[in-house]
Amino acid sequence: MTTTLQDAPPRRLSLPVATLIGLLALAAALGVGHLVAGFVGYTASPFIAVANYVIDHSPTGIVKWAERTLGTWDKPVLKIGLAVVLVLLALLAGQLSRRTPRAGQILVFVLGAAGVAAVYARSDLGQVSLLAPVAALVAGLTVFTLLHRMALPPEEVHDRGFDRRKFLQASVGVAAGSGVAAVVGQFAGTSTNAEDSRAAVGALVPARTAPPLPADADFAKLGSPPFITPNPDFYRIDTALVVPQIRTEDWSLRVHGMVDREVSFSYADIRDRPLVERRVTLTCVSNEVGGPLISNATWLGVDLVDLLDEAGVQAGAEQMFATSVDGWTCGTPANVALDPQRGAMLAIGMNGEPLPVEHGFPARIVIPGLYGYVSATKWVESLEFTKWDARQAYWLSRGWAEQAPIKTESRIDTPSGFARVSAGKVRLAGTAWAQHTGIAKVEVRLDQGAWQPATLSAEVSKDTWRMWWIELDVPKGTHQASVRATDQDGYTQTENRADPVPDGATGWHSVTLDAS
Ligand SMILES: Nc1nc2c(c(=O)[nH]1)N[C@H]1C(S)=C(S)[C@@H](COP(=O)(O)O)O[C@H]1N2
Ligand SMILES: [Mo]
Repeated sequence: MTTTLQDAPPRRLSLPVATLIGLLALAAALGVGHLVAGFVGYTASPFIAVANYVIDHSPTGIVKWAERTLGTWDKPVLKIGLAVVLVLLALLAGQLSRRTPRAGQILVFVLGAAGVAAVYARSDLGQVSLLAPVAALVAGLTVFTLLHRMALPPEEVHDRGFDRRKFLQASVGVAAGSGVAAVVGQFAGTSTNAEDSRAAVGALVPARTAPPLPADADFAKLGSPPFITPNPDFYRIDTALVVPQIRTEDWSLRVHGMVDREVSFSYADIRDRPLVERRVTLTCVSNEVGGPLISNATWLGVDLVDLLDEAGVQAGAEQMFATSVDGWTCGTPANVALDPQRGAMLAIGMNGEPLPVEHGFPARIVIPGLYGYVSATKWVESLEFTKWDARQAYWLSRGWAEQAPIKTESRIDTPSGFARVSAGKVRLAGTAWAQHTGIAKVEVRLDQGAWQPATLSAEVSKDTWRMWWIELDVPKGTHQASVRATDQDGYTQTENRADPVPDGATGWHSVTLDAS
């Protein structure tokens, strides 16, 4: 007796088998990609590369929104989101292939190609790093095809049927192999950890220490932040999904472009110079009125202008275009970098320690008075002097301004928003900043009442924030307290609210007081 095609049982993968094949192909691709990346460059791991690509190519508004609302959770949230998307695509690849593998293979190929493209797009990864996403693509496609073939053998070998036991053995093998590959890759990729190099730096001794801090540098007891932000509390903003790990012996800084002679400095060159200590308050341009993206540290390093003088920056250079080892770039007006009065630094120490890895170890730039995105390059490796139209820095090409001096601003830290207070005398405390100009006056008012001068902390430097406090008479009911600062150029903060884009937020910070 013969059977016709119509009589044959429907040749179709079951839902669980299709799902398993999609997921295992994804696991194999990520595991093998991570394994190879462990040896050719950790950030070439397809998952990391694609996540980095998303950061670099998301609309600016979304990235800055994530920085503000998610803070340091922005990166974990991105990774989880990407993992969810990948799992959904893997499930889809399985489902599309319940009759023939073709559609799933195409999807796996497209995903793999996206990984290759993401690595190719990075300026900081060499050709050899392409091996990682290519290996991932091959592994994903191979596992998908072989498992599919086992679960749904082609017509000519149909009578052999689906060997469930063999299929499950192969699946367990792929899952275990992917896991081992990922772990080995992780181990190999992170074994060159900068922490031991940082620990080996030892004590960095300033030749010129910053003057001792006066007792009234802050009003922390009254609710202002401490004058010096401890390193673990210092705000952190960067596009690096994986914090660059650079050992001091592998680091150097090259000064080139429109200079008389190209010069290069090793870590030893820098630390053997007389080191100066300087207190500078960093601020992020994305900081909203009242926001937390501002911190203050005692930096230790060398005067940038001394290094630049050795290179001999040529007249006509407009910007100092700095590049970080992870490919992030930053453009600073050349005249600011070169101004001996400005105090721009190449910093290697922060609050009595070598720079923390996430704040730029081994070395970063710190320039008083400019928002971080136009000045504060972490993990800096190159300073190129050039024209504005020759090079466009990372955030410039995403719609942020070329010139970005820090705007005079102030913030109420205590009480925090929507506080319940008892009617009568209420004490408020906070911060004000106008880096490189200095704060002259801070005033506070209740509702539409008269502005009242707050007590200021001692001025430690014009390049640092200043704390303030005041006592207000607050009657029963709901009120709004607002603050405004005036700087030493006589400029008083405008009430007009401006968004952080393109060159920093403006407006008065207020808090609602619920007095009973
Ligand atoms: N390499 C690198 N450096 C960088 C950035 C970055 O994304 N990558 N972000 C800049 C921005 S926007 C700011 S505000 C400061 C923040 O420095 P911090 O993380 O030490 O506070 O670093 C600057 N330097
Ligand atoms: Mo920033």
